Amino acid sequence: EKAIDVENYHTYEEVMAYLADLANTNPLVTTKVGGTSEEGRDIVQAIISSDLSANKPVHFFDCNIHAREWITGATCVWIIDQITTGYGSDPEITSLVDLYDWKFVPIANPDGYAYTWSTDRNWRKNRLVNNGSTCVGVDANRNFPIGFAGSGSSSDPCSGTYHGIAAFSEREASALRDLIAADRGRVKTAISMHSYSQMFLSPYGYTTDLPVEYPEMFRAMEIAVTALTSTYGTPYTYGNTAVTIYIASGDTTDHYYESEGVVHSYTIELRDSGTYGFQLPPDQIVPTAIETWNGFKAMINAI
Ligand code: 0X9
Ligand code: ZN
Repeated sequence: EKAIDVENYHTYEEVMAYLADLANTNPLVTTKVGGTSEEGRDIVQAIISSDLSANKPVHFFDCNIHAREWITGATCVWIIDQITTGYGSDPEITSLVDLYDWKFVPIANPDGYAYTWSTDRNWRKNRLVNNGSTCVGVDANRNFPIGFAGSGSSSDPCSGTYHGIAAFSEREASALRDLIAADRGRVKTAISMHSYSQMFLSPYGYTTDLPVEYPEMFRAMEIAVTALTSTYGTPYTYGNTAVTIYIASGDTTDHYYESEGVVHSYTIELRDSGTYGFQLPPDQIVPTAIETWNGFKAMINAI
C-alpha cells in the first residue's frame, strides 16, 4: 500500500504526514526543519541519503515557493516517492542514491499553500501581514539579495511580486538560505520548481548579463530539455532567465548561483503552456513528473 497517492494534489498536512511517515519507516529518509512560517507551519526538507556521514554531492530542490503552483510540490513528492520506492530494486535509482544526497523542500511556502486550499486558489505570495498596508504577502522569490528590489520586482505590498522590506526578511527565504548554506561546497544542482510555461531557465534573473559559466549551463539545459521533451513531446524553451522569460530580481536561482556558488542552479517552469495554467488537472501530475525527472536524470548524468 502506498503511503501517499501521487496521482492527486495534497494539502500541506497530508504532505507533512507523508514525510514524517517516510522518516519513521525508511532508513534512507530524514527530515529537517529549515524554519517556521509566520502562521507557525514548519518549512520541511526531506533528505534522502544512504550515508549522511559521507557528505556526498547534493541535488537540492525547492518547490511551491509560489503557493498556487501546485504541480511543483506534486512533482517533488512524486520524485521523493520514486527514489524511495526504487532504491534497491531499480538499478538506476539505486546508483543515483549511492552517488548523491537528495534534498527536497516540497512546500517552501506553507502559509500561502494552505491559503490556496482554504480561500484563494490563485494566491502566489506568502501571508505576511504587511505593516502600513491592507495588502497581504511578500513574494519570497523576490526576497533574496542578488539584485534585491531591482527590476522585475515591486515595492508595492499589493503587487504579486512585492519584494518585502529587506532581503531575507521572509521566513521562507531565510529557511531556503539556511538549508542550502548547510550544504555549501557540495551542491551539484539546485533547482527551483515553478509553473507554468514549460521553460528551463538559468541565471541571471536580475540582469541580462550572462554568467561566466553560461556555455556549460546552456549545454546542461539542452541535455535536460532534450530528454524531457523526448518523453512525451512536451515542448520546452530554455536559456537565461532575463532573456527567455523576463527580468526577475532577488530570486532563489541567482542566490544559489551567485552567493552559494552552485553552477547548475536553474528555475524550471513546469506544465502547461496556458490551457489550464496553475490549475493543471491531476491527470497531468504523473506525466509531468515523469518527463521532468527524465530531464533531471539526463542532466545529472552529464555534468
Ligand atoms: O517570476 C518568477 O518568480 C518565476 N516565474 S513564475 O511564473 N513561476 O512566477 C520565474 C523566476 C525565474 N528566475 C530565475 N531563473 N532566476
Ligand atoms: Zn513561480
